[in-house]
Amino acid sequence: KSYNVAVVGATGMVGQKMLEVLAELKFPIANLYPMASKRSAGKEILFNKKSYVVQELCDDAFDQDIDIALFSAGGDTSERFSPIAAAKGVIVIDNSSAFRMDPTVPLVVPEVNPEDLDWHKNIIANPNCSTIQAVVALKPLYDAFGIKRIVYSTYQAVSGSGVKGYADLERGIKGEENTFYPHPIAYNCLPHIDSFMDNGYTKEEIKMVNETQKILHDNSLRITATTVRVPVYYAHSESINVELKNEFNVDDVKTLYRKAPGIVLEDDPQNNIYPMAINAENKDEVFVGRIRRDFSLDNGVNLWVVADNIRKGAASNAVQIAFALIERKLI
Ligand code: A2P
Ligand code: 11C
Repeated sequence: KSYNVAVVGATGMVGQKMLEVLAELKFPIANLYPMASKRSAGKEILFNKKSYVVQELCDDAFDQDIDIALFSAGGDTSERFSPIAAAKGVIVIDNSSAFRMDPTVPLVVPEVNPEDLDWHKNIIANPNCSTIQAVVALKPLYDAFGIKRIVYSTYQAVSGSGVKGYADLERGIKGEENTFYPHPIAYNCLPHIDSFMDNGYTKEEIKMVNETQKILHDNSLRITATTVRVPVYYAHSESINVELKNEFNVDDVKTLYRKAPGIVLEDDPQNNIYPMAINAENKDEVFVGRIRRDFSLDNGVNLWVVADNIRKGAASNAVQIAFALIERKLI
């Protein structure tokens, strides 16, 4: 069987990658409906070497025969149009933050909580990129040893801010002034992703806390985060310090990661082997390494976790959700 698929935001950075991944993973598509704003309507885009005309996203866009819509056109667009699509029977996989914490909307990473797809009501949320790679790495530890507390410190690529962030790094490297970030990003690190809240945290940091608890179904998890933008084009890197509930040994953790779905263990420090952003680029796996005991705790472990923020962190996870819907006979 094949499906009619809309990609909303098809001209954007994530939307383009969604098209690439749909083709690469051979998602069974009958008809494709690329959609974007009025600005791009009528433009032609290529998919599987065939040309498609971009449609304007409007109230009656979902009157067409569409089974699945992958949305990546910003929170406001999702807020307005996802419910319209869902009411017309379209299953929406939404990459924005608009519905992630809505208790009636599953927030899904297929390696971690595919069972949450079973209660969807036509909108499924794709988590934030920095959360996706973190929970893929945490799930095997959670199941095997239990988790008490997590400390996230992230090193996030400029592509997480879309085309404008990417261009600011290019400009900075050429010696030109920044126009998007509040400070130069070239040769610099900005402890500032998304806007600041009254409690001193950024929204990105709070997203990591809330989304991790929701995906792992555990509001008792104690989590703190510092999220940092670094001068890297693609792939987020994360230092994750985990306090486990039970005793563990490091070799067992490595064995778990050798078998875990969606994970590649890269952990041979004597040979300078550990996950790096430049190697994770354009891959769908989450790379885990630098696994070592945190000697300051009874049951502490440190991880270094890297993944392509536009692929596994956004487009690929959304496409994998679509595949999981088919596997679970939910579509
Ligand atoms: P458009 O190209 O027509 O502006 P990015 O995150 O890379 O900036 O991409 C955002 C994506 O979301 C683009 O495809 C953009 O389309 C689309 N988009 C932005 N605003 C709207 C809107 N109001 N309606 C539909 N698509 C939108
Ligand atoms: C970043 N994580 O790297 C952000 C981008 O909630 O989908 C994704 C924001 C989101 O800037």
